[in-house]
Amino acid sequence: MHKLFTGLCVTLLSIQSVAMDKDHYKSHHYRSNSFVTVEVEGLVLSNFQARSSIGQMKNSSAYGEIQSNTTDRLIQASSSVAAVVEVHEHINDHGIIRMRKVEGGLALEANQSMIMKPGGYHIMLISLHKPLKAGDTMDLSLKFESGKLIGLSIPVVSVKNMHH
Ligand SMILES: [Cu+2]
Repeated sequence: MHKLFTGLCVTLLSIQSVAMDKDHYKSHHYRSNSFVTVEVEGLVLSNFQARSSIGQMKNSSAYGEIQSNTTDRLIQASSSVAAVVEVHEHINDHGIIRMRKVEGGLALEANQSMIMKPGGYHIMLISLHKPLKAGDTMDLSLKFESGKLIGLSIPVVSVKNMHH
């Protein structure tokens, strides 16, 4: 009986270490859920990701980089996961960091990366229909002043796995 118990413990331990190795592999070496760069209509879209929901919070945000071969503006974003989607920026309002909607959209200079990242420009997902879970993907449509309309499928990533 004593021997059997020891054997069981060893088995449990080895299953656990295999599971941990698998997670480590997934998050650092092979991200099956990472965004693959999209090149379409003179645009290069890369590093898109959305932050997974924190608790019951109804809002989250998405980030990514856009490079256009012409001057353009990102004027609108939308998704089926949230009631309202807005392009936001962070501003320093007398020492208090606030965020607000970017009026007129985000300017894209020809052949220069416009980077949306935590603490800077971002796509705000307001009134999520359900929590965003790490490992899921969500749809994101981007509308440009030039008339281009791009539909993306972007990964949902937990804060600790986000690359900035
Ligand atoms: Cu915001």
